[in-house]
Amino acid sequence: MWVLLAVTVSACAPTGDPAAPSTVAADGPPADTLAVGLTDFAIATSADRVVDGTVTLEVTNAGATAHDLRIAGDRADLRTDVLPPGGTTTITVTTAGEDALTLRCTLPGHRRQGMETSLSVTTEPPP
Ligand SMILES: [Cu+2]
Repeated sequence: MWVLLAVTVSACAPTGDPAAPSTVAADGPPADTLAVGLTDFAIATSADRVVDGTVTLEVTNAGATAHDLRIAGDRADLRTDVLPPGGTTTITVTTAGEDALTLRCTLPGHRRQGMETSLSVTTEPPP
């Protein structure tokens, strides 16, 4: 009976930080190229930190409806074309001087449904 109780408690223990998006590689090096996946309705990125310089975003619409991607910071403000399901595009962003970039879908209602995320910009050199 005690063994059974211990197993039950152990299975209920939290694993990891619930606030961290599961799609982001935690504590990875800052990226100069990253994959961005658009789905219905979320944005997943292959890194959550990017280099202070030039960053290439390889964007794929993995959802079942059309999406686009707007990348905005204090200075940067870029937008991809609207991508059909399965569509891909590459967009290059100059991150110099930005503290962070916000990525969002601009189609009506999509940001509110979860299509917004952010990237921090770091001057830390890559390893
Ligand atoms: Cu969208």
